Amino acid sequence: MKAYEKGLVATAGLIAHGRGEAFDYLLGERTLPFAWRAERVAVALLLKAERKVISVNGNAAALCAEELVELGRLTGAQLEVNLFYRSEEREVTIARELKRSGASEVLGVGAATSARIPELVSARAKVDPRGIAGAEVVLVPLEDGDRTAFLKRIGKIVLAIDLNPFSRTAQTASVTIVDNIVRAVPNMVKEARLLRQSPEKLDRIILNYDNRETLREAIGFINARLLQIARENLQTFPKRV
Ligand code: PTJ
Repeated sequence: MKAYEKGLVATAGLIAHGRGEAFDYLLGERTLPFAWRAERVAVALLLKAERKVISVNGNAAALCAEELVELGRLTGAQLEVNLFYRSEEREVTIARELKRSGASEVLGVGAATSARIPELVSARAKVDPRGIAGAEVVLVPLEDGDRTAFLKRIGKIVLAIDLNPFSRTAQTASVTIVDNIVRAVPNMVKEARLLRQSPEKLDRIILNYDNRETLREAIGFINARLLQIARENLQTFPKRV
């Protein structure tokens, strides 16, 4: 709520947060093995790429600005503000939050967003030519929509952090991290510290990864958990005869 009052988070961002909490409940509010695997491969891809960007929206900045800055520092990724509800004021507020958290440079603010993701109609199409426009790998935390599909169409590798494995972003990303951003990014920071020391491991981690398997496991987990919750509740509230 504080982040909303400060102007970081859009009104729809509050709803997005609630949606995330519902999925997090189903996931048991912990990092599951399929999420950890995706976090590790996402870090490997960030470390391997020459040009990489962490895309930051209002919710991401509100929830883990410091950790995003640290992940950028460890992997050499740039930070770029990219918003669905874009306004100059929000761009500046989010960039200021990232700088206060240690970022030396923040892309995607004001006139810097002179490039466009072709054919994408929302404000998310506006990108920085020094950042997302030329990046090989883009980390997209906490969004649903069609940007991921359009980024993939122009050859980018997209890493998504999304608690909802059914969202369009989750389903179209190259790597889908089904985990809460507040756990995923600190996990990725730890992993980046380790993997930076072992660059020879990166190719193997990347080659062994299958994102369809991640989505299958995440959806299977939620399905099993819903059945378990239903069974427990039916026992607690038996039918009167
Ligand atoms: O800051 P802006 O202007 O770019 O606006 C951001 C919006 C609200 C547009 C953006 O967050 C969004 O696309 O919201 P959605 O459509 O609700 O999608 C957010 C996705 O993130 C949903 O699939 C949620 O389940 C998921 N989510 C919510 N909270 C978290 C999360 N995923 C990971 N960690 C969370 N804490």
